[in-house]
Parts: sequence; C-alpha cells; structure tokens
Amino acid sequence: MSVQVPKDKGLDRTLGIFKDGYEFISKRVQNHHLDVYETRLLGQKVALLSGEEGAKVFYDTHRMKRNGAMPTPVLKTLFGEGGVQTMDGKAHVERKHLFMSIMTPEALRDLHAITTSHWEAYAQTWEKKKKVVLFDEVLELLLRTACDWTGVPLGQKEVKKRADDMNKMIEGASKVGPRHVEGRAARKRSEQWIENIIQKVRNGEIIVPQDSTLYTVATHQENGELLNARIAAVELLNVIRPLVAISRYIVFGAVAFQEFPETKDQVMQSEDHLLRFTQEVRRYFPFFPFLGALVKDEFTWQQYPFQKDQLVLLDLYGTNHDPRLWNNPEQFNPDRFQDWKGGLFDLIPQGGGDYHTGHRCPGEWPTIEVLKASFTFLSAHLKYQVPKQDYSYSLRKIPALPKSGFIMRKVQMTN
Ligand code: HEM
Ligand code: MYR
Repeated sequence: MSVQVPKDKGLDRTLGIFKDGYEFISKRVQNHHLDVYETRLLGQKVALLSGEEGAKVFYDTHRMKRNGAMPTPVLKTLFGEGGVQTMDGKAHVERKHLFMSIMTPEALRDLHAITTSHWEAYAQTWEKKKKVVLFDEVLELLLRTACDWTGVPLGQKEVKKRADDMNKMIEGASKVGPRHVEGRAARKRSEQWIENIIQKVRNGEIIVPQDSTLYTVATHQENGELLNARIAAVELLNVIRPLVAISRYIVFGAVAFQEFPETKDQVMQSEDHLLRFTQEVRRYFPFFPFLGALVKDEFTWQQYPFQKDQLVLLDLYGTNHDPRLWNNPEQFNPDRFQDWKGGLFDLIPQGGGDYHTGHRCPGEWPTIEVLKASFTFLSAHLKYQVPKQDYSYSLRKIPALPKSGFIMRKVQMTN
C-alpha cells in the first residue's frame, strides 16, 4: 500500500530541480519527516530517498542498479560514456579495483607532498600579483597536481586550457544551452588528449614509471584484454577531473576561514583539528547534489512500492544536513566531528556505503589529503588581505561556488 507515502500532486516537477537546486529532495522528503517520497520528473514516477536509512536502501546492490540511471547529458559532460559509474555487479567490482588499487597510503602521502609543492610554486607568483582569484588559480594548481600524481605529461602552455576544460565538464552537467554544449566540447577535447597519451604509453612512445596511475590504467586488462583506449581515457579522466573539482572545496574552506576566523587558528593547532575542519567543509558546503539509480525488481520499503526500473534519487546534500543525524546542521561547527563514529551512510558528500562493492567515491581519501595540504598552506604559510567582495553562493545553482571565487590581495608566503 502506498497511501502513507506522500506525493507531489499532479504536475511534473522537472523544473523544480532548477528552482529548488540542492534542496529539491529535502524540501519534499524531510519536510514530511520521512525517508521516501514520490514525485514526477520528465513524466516518470521517481522515488526520492534521503537520510541514513534512505542511503542504506539506495546502496543495497540487491535492490538497485546503476546502468541506465545516469542521464545522457551528464555522461556526455561530467562522467563520460562506458566508465565505472555506469557499471554493475562483477564487472563493476573489477573496474572499481583499478581505482582502489591506486589509493595506497604511500600514494596518498605523495599526493599531499605534490599538492604542497604546487601551492608553494603558485604562491610565489601570487606575491607579484595585485589581485588573485583563488578559484581560477587552484583549478590550474590542481590540474598540475593531478598530472604529476598520475604521471600524465602536461606542457606549460596547455595548463590553462586543460584546467578550463575540466571545469567546463563539471559545470556543463547541470546546465542547458551554451554552457552544456561547452561541457560536451570540453569532454571531447579531454578524451582525445588522454586517449592519445594512453596510445603512446601502449606503443612505447612515452615511457612512464610502472607504478604511475597512467601506466596502471593504460595497461589494465579485463578478460585478458586491454581496455578500449577511449574507455581508458574516460577512467583516467575520472581521476584527473575530480582532483581539479576539489578547487570548489578549497574556495569554500577559504570562505569558512573568513567567516569563522577561530577555525583558522584551530587547524594550525593539531592534525585532529585540521581533519575536523576538512570534514565539516565537506559536510556543510554544497557540491554533488543527488545521485540516481534504477530499481532492479519491485519491492516495498517503508510502505512504498518501488517498481521495476523506476528511477530513484538519493539526496546527498540533504543527508549531510539532516537534523536527525547532525545537531544544528546549518551551523558550521568542525568540532561535531570530535566524537563522530564514522558511519558509512551519514557523511555522504562523495556517496556512501562500501568503496569496493558499491559506487562510493574512491577519491574520498585523496580529496581529504589534498584539502588537508591546502588548508594547512592557506592557514599557516600564506598571509593575504581579503578585499570587500561577495562570497555568497546560491543553493539553486548546481554546482555551487562563492560568487567572487575568493579574491585575495597582498599575498605573502610565510615559512
Ligand atoms: C564517485 C563526489 C573527488 C573519483 C563519486 C560520487 C560522488 C563523488 C558523489 C558518486 C558516488 C556514487 O555513485 O555512489 C566527489 C567529490 C569530489 C570527488 C565531491 C571532490 C571534489 C574524487 C577524486 C577522485 C574521484 C579526487 C579520484 C582521485 C571518483 C570515481 C567515482 C567517483 C572514479 C566512481 C566510483 C564508482 O562508480 O564506483 N565521486 N568525488 N572522486 N569518484 Fe569522486
Ligand atoms: C567529479 O568530477 O566526478 C566530482 C565532482 C563533480 C560535481 C558535479 C556536480 C554537478 C553534477 C550534477 C549531476 C547530477 C547527477 C544526477
């Protein structure tokens, strides 16, 4: 019986996604103090899930599948076609292993050190500039970091263009019109760039260390065969692009240092405080709004009848702000992570559940590492003035970013 589960009446709510943005799901599910709610999108019945219990159902691989769930416009921009995000079952676990095998403690330490060295190099150039827009700078800084870390050669002259393309893929996914078209073009260019490099590694024109991610992806085999070169490019871009995406969290962190100045002193105090701040940035600020899956076979949960092949959306932003999980969720408070038990389905800005068997982001630890290196540098090794500017952001714009991109003046490195 579905009577207990409220629904959006009548009208299709596709436009609501644009109107309500990050709050599209929570406005419906949480306002009713529920975990599931039904709406209509593009003429179809869609189940909206939110909160810890909702996330557990969403990540139950017996009940949900991913193939066919991701809208084509998102694949043509953000993720690429044929990548790990769209796979299920054994094939997914095998492909996911490729990513998880890269994330060793040693590689994470390297990533931290590479990130810091690029902060140092960029900060030197900022000392000579009158005005620095942090977002624009960290896009490039992180592209260089990503290429160094993965072993991808990157010419000095390509840095800006390639970094812009990474950002265009990220921005294009949720847009219609010219920005979306730009996102598609950016993906085509990026795939060509990386596919060409993969081919050169395969035919020996480029020699890279065998422990590099570039080498690992270029030589990865499934069922005794190398990956199709375009798919290999999609997967290598699945490491490079999201590393560049971390730029948004860095800008949000810089804003948090301004708005809650005590946090800047705290992160300098201890590794613990630094981690708490990093986790709170990932919880509090909006980034990936919601995820989609399809129902494998019909089942009923919390009196709601899920139908075969029905689209289900999981609310990431709303779960990170769910008052049942977080005290005063709208307050920026890193100390809430002091006693945090580390649940698999509560802090889910990068997805939830298990890394190996589910789709949880394999880049969560790299993200934390890059953020720790960046927040350490910003707080302890950089002095800057912050002119009057608008660093507000809108929850209706996906992906969100403070309007000014965070402007700094009189930047000086300290030791
Ligand atoms: C998956 C967010 C950084 C690689 C995901 C998912 C989200 C996400 C929401 C989907 C989880 C799901 O489908 O259940 C983010 C955010 C990042 C970030 C907000 C930081 C700004 C990274 C980094 C890497 C990475 C640094 C690689 C180094 C991936 C890959 C997947 C993924 C390969 C697909 C996993 C799968 O389908 O099994 N990420 N991510 N991400 N992320 Fe990230
Ligand atoms: C990545 O590059 O993989 C990580 C960060 C991307 C964030 C993009 C946010 C907007 C995507 C909206 C798509 C909604 C999919 C149902």
